[in-house]
Amino acid sequence: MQTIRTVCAHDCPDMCSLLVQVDRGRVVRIQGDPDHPLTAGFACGKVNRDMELVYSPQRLATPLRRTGPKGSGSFAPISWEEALDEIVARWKATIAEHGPMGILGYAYSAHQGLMNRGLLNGLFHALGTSRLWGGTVCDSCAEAAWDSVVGPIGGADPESAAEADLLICWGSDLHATNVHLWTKFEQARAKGAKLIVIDPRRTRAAKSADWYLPIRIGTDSALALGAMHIMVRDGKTDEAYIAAQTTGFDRVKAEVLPRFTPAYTAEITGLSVADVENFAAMYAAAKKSFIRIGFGMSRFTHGGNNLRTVAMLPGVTGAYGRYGGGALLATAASFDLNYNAVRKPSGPDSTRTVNHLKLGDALLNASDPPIQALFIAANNPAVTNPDTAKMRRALAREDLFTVVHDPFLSDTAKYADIVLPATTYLETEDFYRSYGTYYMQYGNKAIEPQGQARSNFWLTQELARRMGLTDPVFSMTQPDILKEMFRGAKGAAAAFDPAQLPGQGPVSIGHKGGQAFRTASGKLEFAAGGLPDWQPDPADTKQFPLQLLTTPGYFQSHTAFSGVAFLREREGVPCAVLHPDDAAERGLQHGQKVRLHNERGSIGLILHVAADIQPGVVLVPGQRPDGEAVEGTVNMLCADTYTDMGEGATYQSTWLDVAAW
Ligand SMILES: Nc1nc2c(c(=O)[nH]1)N[C@H]1C(S)=C(S)[C@@H](COP(=O)(O)OP(=O)(O)OC[C@H]3O[C@@H](n4cnc5c(=O)[nH]c(N)nc54)[C@H](O)[C@@H]3O)O[C@H]1N2
Ligand SMILES: Nc1nc2c(c(=O)[nH]1)N[C@H]1C(S)=C(S)[C@@H](COP(=O)(O)OP(=O)(O)OC[C@H]3O[C@@H](n4cnc5c(=O)[nH]c(N)nc54)[C@H](O)[C@@H]3O)O[C@H]1N2
Ligand code: SF4
Ligand SMILES: [Mo]
Repeated sequence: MQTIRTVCAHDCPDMCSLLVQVDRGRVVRIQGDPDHPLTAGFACGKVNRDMELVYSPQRLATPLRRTGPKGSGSFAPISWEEALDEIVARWKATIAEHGPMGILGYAYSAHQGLMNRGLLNGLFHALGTSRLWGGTVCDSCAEAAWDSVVGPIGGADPESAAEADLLICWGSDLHATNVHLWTKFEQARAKGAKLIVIDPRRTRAAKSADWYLPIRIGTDSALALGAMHIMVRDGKTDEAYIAAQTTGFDRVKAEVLPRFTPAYTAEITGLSVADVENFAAMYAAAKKSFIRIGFGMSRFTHGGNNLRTVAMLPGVTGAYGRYGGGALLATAASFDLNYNAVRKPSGPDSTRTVNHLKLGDALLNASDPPIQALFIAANNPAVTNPDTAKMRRALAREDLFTVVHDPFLSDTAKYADIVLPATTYLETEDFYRSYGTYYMQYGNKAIEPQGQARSNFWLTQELARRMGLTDPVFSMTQPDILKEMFRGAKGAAAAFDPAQLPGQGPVSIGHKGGQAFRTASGKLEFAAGGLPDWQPDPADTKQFPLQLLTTPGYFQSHTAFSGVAFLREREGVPCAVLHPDDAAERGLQHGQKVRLHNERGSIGLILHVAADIQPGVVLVPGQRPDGEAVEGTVNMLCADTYTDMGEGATYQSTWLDVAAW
């Protein structure tokens, strides 16, 4: 029996350090690493079952070639040699006819390893193909909003939350998506800190919170502005901090705050005037208020404004200046590694860029040249992209040569001409930096690739060689590429010796100070991205009465765990959740099949009725493959329109109704 220390590569902010027990080449146990201060000896309820992911009977064993219509899932096994020969021949033909921009290839986030993800993107960069602006389906809006206030730099260290005197879970379902932060919250609560949860849904955290504020969906900027109004009115702002560390608050105070009276704030947010007053008073009284800002509030047409206004609050009380206070959205921007070494080894500075959430649109409509070849790794846009019906029409294009690299036959892979079996993270080695903590760590390979599966890393180097690319990174080992990533690293990361990292466990670049700002002024900017405000959702035409609330599932992280039967069962059948009043109004019962419909189409799910969500919204947890639902998948109802900042996805600016199936 061997114990191998590695890193969880799933798309999750915690980036746990894992101890994997291997017996005769087989994983028998996965545990959290007790030597990692945040992982603290436990992995989440999904990953401590990752044996079932690795050894799932649904894993792909060999490369496949399509034998039936696109989308039908009919394939026949072929050898790697045949698969690679065909891919390279088709890509070369596309380049000869249309130039490299006729190809679009990318790896997305289901493998967080900097090499398994980055080097594959580096391959397409070097080839000069059309490029995908990834992340617009996820965090580009939230990031742009944060950057407009604080600059491109990480937020509060999750470890500092243990020192906080007030904890706020603001649109973040910690038990589902950030479970190790919860342990820090518990430590702070044991020392007397109060927990407030602000969410349109009574989450598990809300149930154990000191105070739950059931805010109306999409109205967070109003609550933040209402709180600022009260703090200004009552003289509770930290004027010295505002003067020294921020710019633009005078304009917010003069031009915006007068409108956000407690009454107006209450009317918009659906909270009572007393709640708004009480929230502002508690926030103002705290010295070290720690806000965990979630991404949910950004997934609206005006989502950027929601998020940036919340990110401004700690500037008003000076909480940003104190360790234990401030706000945490993400940390990734503070790791100043030389990512270009893997992501941009060579290739033109610019070529055509396709926004991730408009991938369907680009495949259908891009011309000069049209996109004739598509390569997708670690992403399942046929389910997770908005306007999935359009996405699938695009994938169904007979003249599009599609290759999908995935451990499973995902809904997207069913549209591929060639499917390549991918390893899981336990079958590769890589280097990781967290996006929700300040740790980085080298992840060792625990076991050999299963069946004929090959890692993203292996596949990249193989394809690069066959396409005639000679950049050294395409023939280097992982430890040598790591040295390239640290050559020219800046800030705290520059202190580490990359030669030592493969033998080390987790290392932190965190520091004990307050929030630094990386804006043009070097200060927190209240007005650089325009004055903060609240506006109603423009998609609300009143034609459809309910608004979509959609968040990751507890046991089905997007679709990456859909090949694990136990976790599918734990999550339950794909469902929609309605408040009892909304269900009664429609004569609908818990457990029946229902049709969710709007101008874009309809899908079938099982109805759950629960008072945990507010009237006026319908919650659809997770994004689940069609085959598991009564019919279809939730993003068929969502438009591929942009948020106000960062060109992100507007999943929750979706209005719909629910009827019997
Ligand atoms: N309605 C709605 N839609 C959403 C969201 C929402 O909250 N609501 N959330 C959005 C967000 S935040 C995100 S990040 C996206 C996520 O969307 P996706 O990136 O599509 O995530 P997954 O569905 O997990 O798909 C990842 C795929 O990668 C495969 N995979 C796993 N590991 C590897 C590997 O090592 N190599 C390769 N080649 N493949 C691998 C998995 O089997 C799976 O098929 O979804 C977005 N869509
Ligand atoms: N286990 C697990 N962990 C994950 C993921 C996963 O799928 N599974 N996904 C990872 C990825 S890719 C991402 S991007 C992150 C996602 O992280 P987040 O997007 O932060 O997702 P949640 O933690 O579900 O937080 C969303 C919460 O916001 C609430 N909410 C929705 N709209 C509003 C609103 O208008 N106002 C307020 N105040 N609250 C609102 C929802 O009810 C929900 O409780 O998580 C990452 N971590
Ligand atoms: S909590 Fe997140 S990082 Fe930790 S094991 Fe689970 S999915 Fe992986
Ligand atoms: Mo995401």
